[in-house]
Amino acid sequence: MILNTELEYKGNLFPSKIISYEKNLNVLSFTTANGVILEVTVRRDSILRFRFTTTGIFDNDFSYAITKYASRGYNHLEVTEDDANYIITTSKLICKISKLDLRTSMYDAKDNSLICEDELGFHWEESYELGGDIVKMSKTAQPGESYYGLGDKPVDNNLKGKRFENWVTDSYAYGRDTDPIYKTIPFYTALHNKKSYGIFFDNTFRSFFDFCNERRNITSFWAQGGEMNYYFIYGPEMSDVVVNYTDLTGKPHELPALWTLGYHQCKWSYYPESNVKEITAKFRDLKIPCDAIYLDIDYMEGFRCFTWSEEYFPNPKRMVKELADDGFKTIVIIDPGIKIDMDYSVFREGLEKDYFCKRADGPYMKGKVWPGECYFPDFTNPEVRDWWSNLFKELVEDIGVKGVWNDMNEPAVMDVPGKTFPDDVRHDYDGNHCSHKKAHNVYGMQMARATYHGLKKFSYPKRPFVITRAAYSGTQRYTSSWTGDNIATWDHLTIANLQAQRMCMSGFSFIGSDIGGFAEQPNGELYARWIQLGIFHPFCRTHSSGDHGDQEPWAFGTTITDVVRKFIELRYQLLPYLYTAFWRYAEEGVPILKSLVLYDQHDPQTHYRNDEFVFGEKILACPITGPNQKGRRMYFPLGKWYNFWTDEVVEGGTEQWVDADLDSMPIFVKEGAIIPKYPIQQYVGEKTIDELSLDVYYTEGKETSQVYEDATDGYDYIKGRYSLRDFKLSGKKNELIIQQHKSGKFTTTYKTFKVSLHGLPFKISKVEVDNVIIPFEDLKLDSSNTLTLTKEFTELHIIG
Ligand code: MIG
Repeated sequence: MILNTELEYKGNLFPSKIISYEKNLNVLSFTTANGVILEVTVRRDSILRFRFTTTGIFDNDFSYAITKYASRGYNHLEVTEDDANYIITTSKLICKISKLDLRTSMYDAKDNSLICEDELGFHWEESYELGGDIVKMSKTAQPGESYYGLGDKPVDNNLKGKRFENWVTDSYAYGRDTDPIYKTIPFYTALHNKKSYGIFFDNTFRSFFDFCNERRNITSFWAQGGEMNYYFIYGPEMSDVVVNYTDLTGKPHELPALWTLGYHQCKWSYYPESNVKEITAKFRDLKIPCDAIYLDIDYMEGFRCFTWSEEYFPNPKRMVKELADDGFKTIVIIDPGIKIDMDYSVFREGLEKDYFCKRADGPYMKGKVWPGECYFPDFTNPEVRDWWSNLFKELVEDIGVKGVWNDMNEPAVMDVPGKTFPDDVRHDYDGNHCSHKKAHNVYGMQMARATYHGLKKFSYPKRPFVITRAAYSGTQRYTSSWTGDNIATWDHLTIANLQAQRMCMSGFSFIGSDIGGFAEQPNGELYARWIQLGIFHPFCRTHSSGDHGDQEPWAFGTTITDVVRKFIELRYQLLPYLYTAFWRYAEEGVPILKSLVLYDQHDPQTHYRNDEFVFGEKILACPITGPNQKGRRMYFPLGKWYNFWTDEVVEGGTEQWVDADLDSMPIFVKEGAIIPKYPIQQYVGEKTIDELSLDVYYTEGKETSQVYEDATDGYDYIKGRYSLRDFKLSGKKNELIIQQHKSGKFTTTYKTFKVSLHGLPFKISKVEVDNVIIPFEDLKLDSSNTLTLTKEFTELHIIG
């Protein structure tokens, strides 16, 4: 079982029988005759934490993943016992712990059905080479069980039959099935008998997950050190499992500024200044909306972080201001490696303050990255993080940079085996001193966290924006992310789709891919199809390595430029819709993209779907993922869906062909939805929004929709200065009623709604607003059922 191929195999050890049990409020401890302790913490009725030690004593309880804001508390907790088991009962779960060997099994408290049970359960192998244990867990796979999640794995949604490794790795030109890559999110959801649960294995060492790969009916996970420490999260709805995991590991600490949800343009690298200006000017000339322009490593002086090349960027402050005047936010890259150079103040300071990572016996951790030989700040030291955050003062406060992009933070090191630090490097780990084996997977996260605090401090009163490549569970609290160095191939378009969906169901929604592909060059068709997918990703940026040609929206001829513009414009129209979805994510942990299984786990057809996904709550999208296609077959979840382009209605629960020439893609809107839209802008804030469009999709029945808005930036929304509209739609054969409930203290700039009624099955004979009949002229009612009315209504009544 769980064969350890790298080390001398010493054999598995197992807990023996329980000899004592203690209960301390919600913490239950079970001690075995051979000195193993299992500590079960009841965090919520549906969340139990399991922690094991084999030495009779637990390490300091510390986690970078779990947020201090996580909800706690339960309605019911009772511990009983029978001959064979201790039995923990909450209002959601029953957990049995075998007195013989500590094996556990979980049941639904409502119907007593089995959800998950240990096979061998917890066991371990002593590690002579590393010290400590290789900690292992195996569970019996239930009949028909499927598995999802695990962060950025570039594989199909359903993980069943596969084995994975978690070790944050710089993976230039990774491909389908490359494992591991940039992120470690040791959380999966499982589904069987229409019920879902999740497991979060909060262990930062190199870890492994096996979903019925080694043995057909066994799911296991293990790590090369640390504790067997995992959270069991029960649904039974998968969406609740994901929401609860996100609650545990954290939601974004603030909403992103609305402009960060616009379109971003990047390349390695735009320089000198004149080149940057050429690019931004072209966006405005060609009227392709864009909010952010990126500077990759060449803006620096010899790749020294926090410096500027005098030759290429003689006056960054002026340039950044000029770009800002034209609506462009400047975002710059910052890597972890600090060039060894006594004339470089950041290096000198780091050295003087003893902030760089060291090898086990004292020498500095020296490694080659872009600047040449470097030392690396120990971001797991809170004092170092504080220092690092303050280094952003000039960049942000003085020069006016609006976002920072953290790259190479796996950490990546060139020309060495393993492409990262050696295992013996020491880390502070917030006072829990340890080696790189333990700190590796969180190094990039802690760098992004320090960067985030810098941006937050110096951008104030605006909101911070950070993007990171490496991540561990919980990183979503601080930053957005991209999927790393992909390739300009059709398969990578599919991979980008899978990775974005997977990240969203792993609690990390602010994610996107390098649109068009980083390595190699897409043709125009691939680029256009990728943009079509990309506008539905929370983070939407074109990026390329630049050495294979241009990758701007206009680089592939006018036909492609027109398609790209059309879709980026659609993104800008949908900004209030996306912002509302983001608000739900930041507020409640609801993922912005929903794979079909997450959207409707009760429909078994969804369990193996990959391409289709729901964007926000109401829009179903499916990219075209191959060349020369004029459409595709796709699966429609249950319910009725309006074709976004034609308003034709499709009955869900079936797979159907959808036309989609190059200037189109399959997009559908759920019946009953109300979709808010802004006018097309070249950048967020270009226009004062003087009307909000509401696209209403008739249904015979009821549906609710929301629109969240605020000042688009700043922190006033936290003090209640936001505008939340709750719409209740109810359609009958001959009438349509929309009720609006408004909350929050923010007053939107527009005074009117432009309501477009789609699929109305009757001819309008009368319109009442709050019980008053309104003449058609006042409503500007036209033949396409579009009407204008005050945003202040409580009830709109459309009568046939
Ligand atoms: O070794 O900064 O993934 O987005 O353009 C390559 C140069 C370093 C890797 C990043 C990529 C970035 C590139 N970086």
